Amino acid sequence: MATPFFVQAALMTTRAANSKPDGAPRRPRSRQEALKKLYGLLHFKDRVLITIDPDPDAIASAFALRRLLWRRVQSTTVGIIRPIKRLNNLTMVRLLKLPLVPIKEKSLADYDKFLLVDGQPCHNDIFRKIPYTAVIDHHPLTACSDVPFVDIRPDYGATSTIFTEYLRAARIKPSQTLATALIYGIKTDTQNFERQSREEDVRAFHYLFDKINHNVLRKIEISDLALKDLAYFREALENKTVAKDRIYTHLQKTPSADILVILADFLLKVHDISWSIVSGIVGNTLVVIVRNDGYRKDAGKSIQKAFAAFGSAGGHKAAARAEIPLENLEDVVLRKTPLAYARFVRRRLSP
Ligand SMILES: [Mn+2]
Repeated sequence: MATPFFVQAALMTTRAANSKPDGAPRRPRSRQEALKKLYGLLHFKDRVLITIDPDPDAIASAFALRRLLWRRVQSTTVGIIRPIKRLNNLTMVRLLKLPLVPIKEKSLADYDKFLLVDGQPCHNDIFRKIPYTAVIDHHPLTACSDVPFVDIRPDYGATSTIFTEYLRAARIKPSQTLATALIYGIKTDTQNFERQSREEDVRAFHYLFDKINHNVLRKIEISDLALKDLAYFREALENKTVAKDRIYTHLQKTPSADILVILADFLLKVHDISWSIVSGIVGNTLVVIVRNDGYRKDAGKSIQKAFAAFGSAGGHKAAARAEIPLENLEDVVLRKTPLAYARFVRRRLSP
């Protein structure tokens, strides 16, 4: 199965161990060759730790690598450097039953080899201390380490794409679980192909598409609410004001701006609403989130005109955000009530 597209992809391998005598880096010509080299660096008695900063792309890549090492090393553990907080990612790990272990410095002695995916050693202090055998990533190349096997492709949209190519090169058909994880990794890192991505990302997506569990993927993608967030929906709906095609609402206190974003997206679903404007107090800041239908409108410009004099404000044509320290509003919003802040936002952002 000679797939020209693997051969085309240039492998970036560095460091002396990979170099010809003249010092020029030797590039494995194909994924198969790269895999052979990686396998050559590992021993069947090795206990391997794959370390990740756990976002979906990193989690999926780690389990793809684990699959590639199956029956080739004694054990493979996927270690995370911080707890997962994002609800979609917690849903991913729970529904796909992906075993993740928090990395503890004292337990590093339990492993013989360390591998890093979707990150580079100088990305954080924990990675920096670990003597890696291999790094496979798509972030911009940083020259901060000496690692025997390096495959970094900064132009790829996701590390999950790189691993989909490795699985194909190894002629391993990913399980439904692994395929679902990989496709979610590609979708999140490319923001559904709205952000930087390459033809390789699209090909990997296409290859994985009929191997995934679409219901599980959908549940992972929509799981961005905690039960307690439903109370903010009630508050937002009770306080809403509609003026022509604009819907405004204000929350008197929220722990972060995330829920304001979710509410702004939600309110834009109303079919004859063209603008949703959701504000709220987060700590000592008034946050304003604006969404519109994107047709001949500029949310970024509107929000700048409305709030740049008071704090930071900006964004794109269809999505924008302002953050205003409350102290800057001392002379503008005299009564410090939710209603007064809501009126201030409405006044500044009325057509
Ligand atoms: Mn990534």
